[in-house]
Amino acid sequence: MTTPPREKHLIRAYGDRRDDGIIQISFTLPVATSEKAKEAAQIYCKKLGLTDVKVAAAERAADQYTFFVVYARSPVIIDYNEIDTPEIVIKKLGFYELNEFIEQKIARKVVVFGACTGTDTHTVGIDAILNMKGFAGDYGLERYPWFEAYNLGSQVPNEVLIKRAIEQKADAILVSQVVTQRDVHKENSRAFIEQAKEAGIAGKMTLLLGGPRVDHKLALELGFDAGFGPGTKPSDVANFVAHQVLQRLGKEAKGTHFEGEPT
Ligand code: B12
Repeated sequence: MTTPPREKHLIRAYGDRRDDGIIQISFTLPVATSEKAKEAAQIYCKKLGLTDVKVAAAERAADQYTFFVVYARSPVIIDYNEIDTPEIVIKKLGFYELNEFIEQKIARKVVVFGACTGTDTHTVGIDAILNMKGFAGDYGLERYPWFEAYNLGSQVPNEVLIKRAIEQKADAILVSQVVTQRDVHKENSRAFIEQAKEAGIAGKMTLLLGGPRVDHKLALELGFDAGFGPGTKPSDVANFVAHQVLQRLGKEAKGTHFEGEPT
């Protein structure tokens, strides 16, 4: 029996009107700001296959560098139904409900260790998730009475993070990677996973990767249990980790779906 062809869901960018294909892009060219530079930006966009190109902004970024914002029409159409990508599904409980849930179901504190690893000094992201005050009106994990959160800060070597997490019998390790130049974030993350495997914690502790250029798919490819990108709230992480602990304890089936959550 042959399976019927999947129905297509064709989409184009939306600017002024549905399906007009209008997009906004920004980029930098290594030339001084001038009319000639704007013309170069136009030509560049046309070579990308764009039409109706309008240079909305051309600003000096540095000596001999101009930053452009361009509106243009793209001919690209994609089939949304062809896309299959892993997604984190979280049962989101509020702060008080989640603490009560951990108290009742896990009956001990959930221990997490986080750091910005390798040569990366950008701690704002991991602080947003772990520190008491949290991020975007959402308390950080240190504020949860049923979490014990350790934030080791920046430029932490993988082995130190892993060693400290093992010593404290952590449930989860949170690795933050912000700098992505020459894919250094992937290199650092792969090295972390190798060391986690050597230390025997992969598959036993929940290993999370986060940062502005991280998504769930990339994190899975690199060997982590989940990935969290821009805009992540501490409560997303708190809820995710609590369910991971329950699953590792065999108290909840993997992939359990709850009423009202995205499928
Ligand atoms: C602040 C900042 C700095 C500060 C950092 C201070 C500190 N204590 O963190 C200082 C001045 C030290 C700095 C230094 C450098 N920086 Co800087 N910096 C920034 C800046 C302006 C903001 C980053 C930030 O704080 N974002 C806010 C946080 C809240 O967002 P976030 O990190 O994405 O975190 C969220 C999520 O991603 C997620 N998350 C993050 N980590 C984790 C981890 C887990 C486990 C989970 C679950 C979630 C999670 O949750 C957070 C909340 O939603 C960015 C530009 C920008 N506007 O983004 C450049 C930027 C990141 N820096 C950059 C660079 C290049 C540098 C330097 C190399 C510059 C230099 N030549 O010296 C150095 C790096 C030195 C080093 N060894 O790392 C580049 C990186 C480019 C790239 N492609 O990699 C950027 C993008 C600027 C740019 N456009 O060029 N920087």
